[in-house]
Amino acid sequence: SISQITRGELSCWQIYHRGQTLVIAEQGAQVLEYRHDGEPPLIWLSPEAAYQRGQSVRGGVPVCWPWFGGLGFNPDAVASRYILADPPAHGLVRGLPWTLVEQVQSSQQCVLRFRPDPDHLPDEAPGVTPTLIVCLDQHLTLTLVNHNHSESEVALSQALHSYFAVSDSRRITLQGLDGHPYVDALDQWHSHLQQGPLTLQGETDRLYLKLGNQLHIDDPGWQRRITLSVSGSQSAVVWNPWVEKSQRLSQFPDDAWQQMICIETARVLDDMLVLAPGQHHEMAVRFMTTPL
Ligand code: TA6
Repeated sequence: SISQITRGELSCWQIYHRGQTLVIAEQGAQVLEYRHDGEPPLIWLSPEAAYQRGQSVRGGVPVCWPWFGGLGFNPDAVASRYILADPPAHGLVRGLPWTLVEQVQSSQQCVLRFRPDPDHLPDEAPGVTPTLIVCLDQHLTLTLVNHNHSESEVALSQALHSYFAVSDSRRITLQGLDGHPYVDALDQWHSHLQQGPLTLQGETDRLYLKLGNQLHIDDPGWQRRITLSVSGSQSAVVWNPWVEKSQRLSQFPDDAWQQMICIETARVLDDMLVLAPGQHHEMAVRFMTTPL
């Protein structure tokens, strides 16, 4: 079933399909909730979430486009293309109105497509329109589609900034990063090499590169493995604000760092997206859980 609901100032859609519940805000096409009946949520949403026009809700899956991070500190070539007075972090569209342009429902799957309202896209945005496709079958798949309508090549960076719910971020182990290089946003953007599985010991803000198509979050507290199955991307950002940064974050209780981990399927740094005129590109991530 698909029904329209309102959260604060935001118009949202609630989908119930094959024992799964999904809530997505039209603003930013931001997934807010995703869970299987009788299980802890997969996607984390802040208890202090604010549903206000023009700002991203803390948690869920914000769409960072047409750049990830901030202009300037992020060495993406795309960042230099935007001469904006006060560049918003994580691009231009996560706080803008998007519209549900298509919904298709069958017994097997439920597919919704969202696109930013064209009259709200600032003219700095390149001749590319993003589409977010939400597909629920026995799992959730999110696909960020880019289509370059312009006559010129466009370089952009992007991320599906997914917040995952965990029993205790101090006890989880991230698998699939071993042997991959990462750039550390907390260490002057120096490159490092990941040795072995990742457990969190403090604030973590890393851009992993040359990744394969699967990452896992092993959560012994909830005895479950969350698997991210990815296509069209070889980079991902791993972020946990830990104690100090949590106190400076909006819509974020001081201890919420223990309940979440961000693994953001991305096209950043040397995995940046370069679209030829007319090119169509898809970056997809599928969220699955299995017992641990
Ligand atoms: O994805 C990691 C990150 O860039 C962190 O550095 C932190 O800024 C986080 O995104 C949240 O950003 P936001 O603008 O949503 O508060």
